[in-house]
Amino acid sequence: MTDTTTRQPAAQATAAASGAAATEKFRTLRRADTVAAASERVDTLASEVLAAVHDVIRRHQVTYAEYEALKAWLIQVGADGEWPLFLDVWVEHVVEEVANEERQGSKGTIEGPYYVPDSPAFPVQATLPMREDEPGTPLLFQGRVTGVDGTPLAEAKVEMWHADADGLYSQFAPGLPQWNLRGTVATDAQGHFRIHTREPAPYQIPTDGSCGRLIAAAGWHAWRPAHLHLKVSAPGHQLVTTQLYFRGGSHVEDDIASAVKPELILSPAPAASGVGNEVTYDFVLDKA
Ligand code: MBD
Ligand code: FE
Repeated sequence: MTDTTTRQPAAQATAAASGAAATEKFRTLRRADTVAAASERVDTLASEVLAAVHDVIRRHQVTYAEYEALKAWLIQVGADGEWPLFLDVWVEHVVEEVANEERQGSKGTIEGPYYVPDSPAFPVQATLPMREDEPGTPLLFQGRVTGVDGTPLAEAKVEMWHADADGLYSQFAPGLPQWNLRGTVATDAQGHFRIHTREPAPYQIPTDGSCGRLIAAAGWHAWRPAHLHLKVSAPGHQLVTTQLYFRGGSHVEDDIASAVKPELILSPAPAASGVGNEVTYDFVLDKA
């Protein structure tokens, strides 16, 4: 499969297929710094989580039928490979909030389940790998990477990944070129980068798996606003993992993953080139 593959109609994206891919990616790519926690810490956290569950059961008089429905559902989340999706949609935002409380520079937000490291690398100016007839409005995303003191950061890395106009991520849905809409761009001596891509569409998390069943059973919606995912890093600085959204877009106000922050909303304007839209966004990195 090459990056110039012509767009295929109606790819068969299923919750089980994207879930299995996300679970497999997590198992093989999980960070080396995953901790072997001290037993005191495990004792505290596990005890408090269980106590919170016991409290809900007592306060809401949970029945055996409800307990068994939960048990069946939890078993199925694993069978569908949807633990990465479940955790990243409903839990990760608070982990991110705690992790980045002290940051002075650019706001981060959740990584989500669909990051893949080592995407194709480009100097300064790049068009993300895409199909010849990649749908969506052309978008020029440009800006500058600096330290907190304003020093431009040369040779910073701006990694971008996002869904296509059908809400599909390469490597997690069938029929897409391997690196479709994924790339890593290096900044120049003044810290500048320019990335040509396509505006993504709002994203609906799979409705045919266990997360979808929870959403339907609870009467929630399954949508995330259209978003660009980024990881920005430079030597001697802290990497920031973030996402950017589009002002006025659907679900910017009610993201199922609770990952929108006011600082992360872009307002693109018609591009000076006359083709599509453009927007400038600068990243500020904290010292390591
Ligand atoms: C996504 O694209 C995403 O970014 C998150 C956080 C969860 C599910 C799908
Ligand atoms: Fe996403």
